[in-house]
Amino acid sequence: EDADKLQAFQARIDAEERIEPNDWMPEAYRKTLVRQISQHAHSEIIGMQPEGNWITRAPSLRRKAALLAKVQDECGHGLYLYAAAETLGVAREEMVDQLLAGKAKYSSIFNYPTLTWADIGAIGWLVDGAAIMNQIPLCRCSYGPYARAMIRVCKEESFHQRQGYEIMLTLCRGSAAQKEMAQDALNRWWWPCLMMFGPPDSASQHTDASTKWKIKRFTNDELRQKFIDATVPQAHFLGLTVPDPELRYDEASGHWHHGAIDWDEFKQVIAGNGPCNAQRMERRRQTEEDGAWVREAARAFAEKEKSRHRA
Ligand code: FAQ
Repeated sequence: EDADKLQAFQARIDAEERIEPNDWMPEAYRKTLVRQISQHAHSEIIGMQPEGNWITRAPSLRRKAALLAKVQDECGHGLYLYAAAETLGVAREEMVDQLLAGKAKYSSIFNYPTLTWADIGAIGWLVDGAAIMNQIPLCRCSYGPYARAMIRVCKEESFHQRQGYEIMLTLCRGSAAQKEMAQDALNRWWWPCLMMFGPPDSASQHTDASTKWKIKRFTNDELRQKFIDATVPQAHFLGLTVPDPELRYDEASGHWHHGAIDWDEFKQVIAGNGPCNAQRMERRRQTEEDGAWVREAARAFAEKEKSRHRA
């Protein structure tokens, strides 16, 4: 019977039908979605920290307002994604517990420090740029709630990408010191951004299943290449140098050929040993503790309301 159900499920996927929360689905499909969506949500929430670090130091009121709005957007994306994961039968508290216990991952990119104002430009341009490249295909993911969440998220990310690029453009048209600051930020963020797309296809354990289920529409290496092809001309327009001596345009394939990625660094960062892992987790745990009284008060209030209605 299960074999029949499985076959019918795959037929729906192949026909590009959307799977909705109450539909039958294989346990492995549910598990992979909970894993990916919850890690995506955690990334948005932890991802508030590197940029949040600069809200009080933004160089003008206009920059401060835009940055504040961007960081709030990331929080909204996180909450939206937790809600999408909850439709798969997992409680938000459980997902947060997994993050705090170090059992659930979040994107490697948020374990790097934001040292100068140019880093805020580089994050918008490159990190949000990479996020969009990865998330546009997720708008066509087979799981309805995740796909729909991505449509709105992508619209906001595209605004974030532009505000980041505009910060870079301003710096690059400014003084020599400002341009140097922009170059330094690109030097530090370029390689970690390429790692955002995940391990090379040869080492990606989930790609095959996720492709069959149409959760993934492109492999990690395909999206990484698309990102490089889109971003290198943007760096050149800024007058900046991409920190890859092997980078060259390949006429035959129409792609930018890139040098080797340091996968040992990637492994270290996802194992918890990146430059800011400990700091990010410590901050997240502290915030959870600081907010405990709010959740308790909300629960007590809900209980009181319930008993009042019963009486
Ligand atoms: N960092 O077999 P695969 C944002 C893990 S954007 C950490 O290839 P899969 C917006 C992977 O989970 C960032 N871990 O896995 C923003 C798996 O481990 P597991 C978030 C990584 O799932 C901007 C293992 O390696 N975006 O937040 C990373 O098929 C600015 C094997 O990998 C998303 O999460 C990594 N970079 O492909 C916010 C997008 N890469 O779970 C604030 C949705 C891989 O078995 C400011 N996710 N791993 O323990 C995806 O598209 C996929 O999950 C991939 C990985 C492509 C990330």
